[in-house]
Amino acid sequence: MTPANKPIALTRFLIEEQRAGHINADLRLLIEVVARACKSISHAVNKGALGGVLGDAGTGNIQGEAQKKLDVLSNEILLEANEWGGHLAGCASEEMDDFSKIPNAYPKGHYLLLFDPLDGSSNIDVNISVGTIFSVLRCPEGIDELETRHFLQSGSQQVAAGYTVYGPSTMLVLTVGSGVHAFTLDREMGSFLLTARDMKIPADTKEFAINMSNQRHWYPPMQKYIDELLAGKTGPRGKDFNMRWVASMVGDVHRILTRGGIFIYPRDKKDLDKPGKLRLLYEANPMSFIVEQAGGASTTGYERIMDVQPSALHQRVPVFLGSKNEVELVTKYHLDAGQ
Ligand code: P6P
Repeated sequence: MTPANKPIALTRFLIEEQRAGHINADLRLLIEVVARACKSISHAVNKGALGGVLGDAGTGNIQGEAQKKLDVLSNEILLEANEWGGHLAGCASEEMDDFSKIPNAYPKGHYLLLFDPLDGSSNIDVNISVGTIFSVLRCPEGIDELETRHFLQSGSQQVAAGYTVYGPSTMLVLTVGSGVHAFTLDREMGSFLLTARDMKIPADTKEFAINMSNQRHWYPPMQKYIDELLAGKTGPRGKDFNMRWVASMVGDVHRILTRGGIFIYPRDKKDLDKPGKLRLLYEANPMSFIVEQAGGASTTGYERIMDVQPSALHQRVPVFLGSKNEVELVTKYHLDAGQ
């Protein structure tokens, strides 16, 4: 009998979710495989300078970003872990131009896995938290050949989403549509143990997360909203605000999930070709699923992120997510301004 105060392992949690009808055996296997891959990534990340995996890989990705050695390693770990289990039809990654099919040597499954294998990797060389973000979609039934268009499903079609933050502790945060739950890696046992069940984001907050260096490029609704936060008690909001910016989405979102806040990466005039910096399918959508399941909100400034119909694998989107009342206010400013 498990003592009342002993946290249950991820494996048992997933068995109970399956028994409750929230997931099936294939999705349970998928989540366990991703968790196991994240343990391997955590091990590599935590070696730091001793592991010979810091610094640039000398390659670039489709985003036009220089890849870190750990970006490439993390991507390979996730691909290899997921290719043989028979639960996936294919994978898509921030680090790969096109999606990856399951090798013909292995059976195909019913799910699509999309991920940013190491989000915030520019922080690795300065020893700041980074993370893995993942999203799970159903693969359409009865298709002859997997194509990119099969990945282009709105966020509301996700059946699971999560992230693993490699910080002072390694934590896996997961939703399968029945709340948000957090698991802390017990390194001695090598198990993720349930340390927070049904996490909730406070509807109000005094903390915002944004890269202020872009301020001069923002459109008027953003200028208005942030000016009011900075005015604090002296302005219309009547309270002072604090600012945090980790520059790892996983780190900022985990803080918001834990104590509230609003995370913003808006479109701006700095790069008129890009509607924002963050990618819809494997950053904004999974984080939005988690945030909404925790009672928060997530919009593009104009519409619910999980309602956006994707048109490309690596498309970007503006992101406003976190404490519901703040997200709704800044979204109102954008809709009122019509721009
Ligand atoms: P900036 C990391 O590169 C990332 O994609 C997110 O994790 C993070 O929130 C954002 O970009 C940081 O962007 O412009 O502050 O470097």
